[in-house]
Amino acid sequence: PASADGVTATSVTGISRRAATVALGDVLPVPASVRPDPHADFPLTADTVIRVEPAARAEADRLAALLRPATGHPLPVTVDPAAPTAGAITLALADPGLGPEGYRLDITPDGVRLTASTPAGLGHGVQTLRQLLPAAVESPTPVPGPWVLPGGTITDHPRFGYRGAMLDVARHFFGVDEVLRVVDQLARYKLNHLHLHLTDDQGWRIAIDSWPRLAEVGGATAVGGAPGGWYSQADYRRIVEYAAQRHVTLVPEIDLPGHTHAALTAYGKLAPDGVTPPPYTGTDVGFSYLDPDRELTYSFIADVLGEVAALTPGPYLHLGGDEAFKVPDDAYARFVDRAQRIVVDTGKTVLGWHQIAPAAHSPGRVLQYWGTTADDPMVADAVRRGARLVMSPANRSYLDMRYTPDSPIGHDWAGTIDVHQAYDWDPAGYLADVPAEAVLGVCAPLWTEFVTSRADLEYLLLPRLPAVAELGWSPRAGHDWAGFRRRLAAQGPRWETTGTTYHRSPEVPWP
Ligand code: TNX
Repeated sequence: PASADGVTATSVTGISRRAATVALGDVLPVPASVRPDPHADFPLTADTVIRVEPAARAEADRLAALLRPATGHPLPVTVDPAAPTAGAITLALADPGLGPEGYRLDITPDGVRLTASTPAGLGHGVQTLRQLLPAAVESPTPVPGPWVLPGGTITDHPRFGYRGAMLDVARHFFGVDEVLRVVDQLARYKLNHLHLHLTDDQGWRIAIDSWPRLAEVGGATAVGGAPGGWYSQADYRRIVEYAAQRHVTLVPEIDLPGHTHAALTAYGKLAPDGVTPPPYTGTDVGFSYLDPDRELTYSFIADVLGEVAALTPGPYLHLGGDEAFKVPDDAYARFVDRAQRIVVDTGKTVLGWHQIAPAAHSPGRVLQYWGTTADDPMVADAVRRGARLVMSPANRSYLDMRYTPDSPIGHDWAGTIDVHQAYDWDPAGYLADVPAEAVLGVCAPLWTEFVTSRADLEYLLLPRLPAVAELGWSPRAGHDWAGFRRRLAAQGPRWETTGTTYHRSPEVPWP
């Protein structure tokens, strides 16, 4: 029988109890293994306690912070090992054999137990728990329950170690708070890398102490005369820390040797002709470059990459490398060889757009493939020489492409990308002559030539970001358009509850 608030009440051994409204498998990205037990639902109540050991306290605090506003329950966090497990949600650091990001979630009427070998694994499990409660759990103010978690066991771990999105803060600038909101969306869907495209022709967005005019002058402009802006090193550190707490690694990109016009407006001596150019606020690409035959170019790069490396705890420095159309091939390859060595000297690993393929191998280097063809001999050759890949094919993963020809904003040079097109491909099988083991994962780039507001940004991000997230996280065997669009539909009310804009694609059966 359905009760007044639409929740089904069943009678088990004479006791009336509430059934969960979300099914155990209705999680996005879909977990590796789901074993529901319809007789094992757990009611979250005013008495529920969150138990944790001190080393994972932050994960328990985050869970409590996510659940308190809507439930109105106190959900105290305790590190007392003697606290009873009955009626509690227990977060435990123990090895369920599911790798560094995996977790196991057991939901029974007596209590909930989340187990992982790392805080990151617990963090991913916390996001699963959040999705297992009704959409109203996203409400910033208390709403009536009941709050029931569906019974059973989930064991889960990612398919790929690199799951990311890229935000272009150079064409249009987005402040720290906007970036943190993007981090929240990544964490929600278990994405673990945020690639920030920090520099381009239209703006330089990170303060470099040894070259202060880069931000002060180069950061003042944006596409179409929009306000510029830049991150102080303290701002950047705040983003790094906020992301790290959510198990998201920052990948900073300094785009070289092309896409450097903003740097030249700040320091004319870096310009190949030595003349300071006026700012550029259009959207053309490929016209600017640093001179690969001048020593000043390399001391400049060493200073910049040295400072960015010192601010960045993650392993990668992205040196760009795309669309340097004015630099001849041989000079370009020599430039990339040297720039790669500078990255290695900072202690970091090279990431670059796949145009850097012809350069020499550099230890551990990773190419980000943004082509639209399934066959790229240069990239396959670089992989044979040791490179690995992050997949960002523009016709599948570009978040700046229009959904349909009549979308209000977006590019269309790589075609239109609605949800099915974004979802229905395999990162490990996209490129010919590249073994699956060479693919570290996926990244969805959001270029911002046409993106001027938070609403625009969210509109392009959602609902395609969860599609990329599922490609990155879920096992290939779990890939299923019918199931995905149904689970995706259930995210709509969650975004609405949090005031988040999204594209109501007709491909998805939104409620
Ligand atoms: C190509 S993708 C670019 C960017 C543009 C983007 C627009 C890549 C590495 N370079 O400079 O913003 O297309 O879709």
